[in-house]
This record gives sequence, structure tokens and C-alpha cells, in this order.
Amino acid sequence: MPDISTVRAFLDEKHLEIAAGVEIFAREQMRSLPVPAADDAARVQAREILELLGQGGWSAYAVPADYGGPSRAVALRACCLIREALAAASPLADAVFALQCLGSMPIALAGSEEVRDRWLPEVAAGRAMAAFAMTETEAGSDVASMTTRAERDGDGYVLNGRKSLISNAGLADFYTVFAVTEPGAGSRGISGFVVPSEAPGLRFLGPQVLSAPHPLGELEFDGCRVPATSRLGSEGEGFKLGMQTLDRLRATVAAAACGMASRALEEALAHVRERRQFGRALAEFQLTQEKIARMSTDLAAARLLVYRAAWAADTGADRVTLESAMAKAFATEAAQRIVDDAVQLLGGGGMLVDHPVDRLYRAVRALRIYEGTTEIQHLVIAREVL
Ligand code: COS
Repeated sequence: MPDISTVRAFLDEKHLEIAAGVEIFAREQMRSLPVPAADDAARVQAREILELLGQGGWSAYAVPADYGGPSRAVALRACCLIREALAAASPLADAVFALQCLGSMPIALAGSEEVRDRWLPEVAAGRAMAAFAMTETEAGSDVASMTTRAERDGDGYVLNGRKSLISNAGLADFYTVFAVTEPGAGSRGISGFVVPSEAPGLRFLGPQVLSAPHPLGELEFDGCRVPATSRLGSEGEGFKLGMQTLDRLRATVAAAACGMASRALEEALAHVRERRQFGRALAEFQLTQEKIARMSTDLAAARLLVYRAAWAADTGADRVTLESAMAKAFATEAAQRIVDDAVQLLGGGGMLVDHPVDRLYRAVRALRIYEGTTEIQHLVIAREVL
């Protein structure tokens, strides 16, 4: 079980059960998964993981209580605990779970009854895979500059444009897509839509392969027609909906960072206790101890920021923009340092491709970028503070 004591003050009794349950699931069913050798294999494994998450009851944590998910009062902390455990066992498993949350949350927040009823039960069961299509080649940090267009046409909309660096592209069953409904209106001219993968005019252009196994790719919308009921909320509310979703989920990215960091620390501790050089265990050297002290302190501080943000959201805070941004910026940067230090302590063995720490080294880098870079989190924090 992860070290709950550091963050116990932010958790309810229910969370202790969740933490213990997901830890067993992650250790027994996710740690042993082979590391996919190539993108094709990662795509196959991602679907297998989705099924296991469904069978284990974990996918349900991606949807609201009326669709079989947790009560709002515990939800975000539950997602953080799940991401921590999954990320420690398999970064791909964490990504699969995270995307279920990211693709479903805008539907839960603003979807029509038809769209909610169509997709949320399937997400909860682990049968439908979600995706979140916001980023474009020329619209990354500056989301409002996106150009994918959704034009009103009779009782629906027609989408045209391209999305890039989309997790689960080519694999998902539906995409939560952000597109411009009022050109020239900036962030107030963007709306969200749900587009099923089989919608005519939606095309998977191909994978974009990362150094860590993670299904990613490009999508094209070419005269892709969707009914008006697939719009999420009112026209022009898409940007805020996207930001509200990211506000909640950035805390869970930070939780995943803590999961990766805690696994790296665990591997490093086992190694420094065992490994002897110059006649002593590495753990007896003060330079090793200094690293272990910094790694442990950074991890504890990161976890406190994560569960503070999730606790604030669960207990009814209107917005957790500041708390989430602080958690994401600090935890992802700390995790990068911790994983790097773990490689240093492990030496050459920690750089072999089948070593869990090498896997973490390749996986942790993306966390400082996706769902808003560290620099964007710093802008958000400064803006809130000022
Ligand atoms: N919650 C609710 N509303 C929000 C919000 C939030 N967290 N952040 C901004 N808004 C609102 C603002 O209040 C403003 O509303 P009004 O038009 O009514 O005044 C509107 O949205 C526009 O906000 P702002 O002017 O701050 O938008 P910017 O274009 O300057 O963008 C940043 C702000 C940079 C913070 C935003 O674009 C961002 O987070 N970028 C990173 C994108 C990202 O995470 N991409 C990854 C995609 S998923 S892998």
C-alpha cells in the first residue's frame, strides 16, 4: 500500500479502502504486463488494460455517481489514488485510466442526456475508450488560437480541421472535441462536441510515436457531421468547459507523477541497501543519503499539494485553479528529478530498457508538458496570486 500517512489528513475512510484495493489490482494485474515493444503493441495493450480496469471496477471512477461512479464528495481524491497506484505499476495503465477521466468529464459536466446516456455507462464498464481532442499543431499552450471549425448546418454541425498529439487517436470509441463555432471571438467562440469514432468524415491520420509506450496520433475532420445534441453546453462555452476539466484533472496528473516518483524511489532504496561498492552498501555513503533525503522530501511535499487540491475540489471549492496548477507544476518537476536521481543511484543497470526505472525515465517527461506545461501552470499560479 502507498504511504497514506503523509496525506491521511486529506482522506476519508472510503479512500483507505480505495487505496488498498487499487494497490492490489495494480501490483497483481498491471506490474506484470510486458512493456510493449512498439506502438502497435502499445495500442493492443491499452485496450486490454481498459478491459481489466472495467472488470476491476476502476473505470467507474471516471464517471459521476448517477452512472455508477463515486459520489462527488470523494471523487477527485479517489482518481488521484488510482492514478498514483497505476502510474507506479505501469505508466500506460495510468494513461488509459486518465484518458477515460479526461474524455468523460466534459460530458459529465455539460453533455446532453442523450450523450451522457450513450457514453458514460460504457466508459464505466470499460467498454468504451475516450479521448480529448483539443491540441492542434498551431494551438498548444495557446488553446484559444485553434482553427478546427464547427459550422452550424440545419439540426447539426459540420466539423473541419485537424487535431494533433491526441492520446488514444485511432483507438478511442469517441472523441471530446473542441472547435471554433464563432471565428474571431477567441476563447468565447469555442464549443465542445462529442464525436463517435465511426462518424463519417472523421479520419485517423496516423500515429505519432513517443519514446514511452503511449497511443498518440493525428485526426482529421473533413465535413464531419454531428447532431446538435452532441454539443457540450451552450455555444461558446467550450473554452471554459475545457479549462474547468483541466482544473480538476491537473491534480490527477500530479498524482500520477507521485506514483512514478514513488516507484523510482522504491527501486532506488532496494538497490542502495543491496549494492556494495568500496566495501560498503551504497546506503552507507552520505552522498547517497543526501539524494534519498531530497527524493523523499520532494515526494512528500508533492503528495501534500496533490491531496490538498483534490480535497478542496471534493469538499465543494468553486474552483481549484490555483491548487491544481501548484500541484501539477511542483509534482511533475519533482518527479522528473526523483526519477533522474533513481537512475543515477542505480547506475548503468537503471538505463537498461527493461528496467522499471528506465521505463519511468521515458514516461515521466511528458507529464511536465501535457495538460498544460509547467510554464503555463506558473502563469496560472502567478495570475491567481497577483
Ligand atoms: N476555469 C474557468 N474559466 C476559466 C479558467 C478556468 N480555469 N481559465 C480561464 N477561464 C476563463 C476566463 O475567466 C475568461 O473568461 P471571460 O472570457 O468570461 O473573461 C476566459 O476563460 C479566457 O481566459 P484567458 O483570457 O485566461 O485565456 P487565455 O487564452 O489567456 O489562456 C491559459 C489561458 C494560458 C491558462 C490557457 O490557455 C491554458 O491553460 N493553456 C494550456 C492548454 C493546455 O493545457 N493544453 C493541453 C490540452 S490537453 S493535453
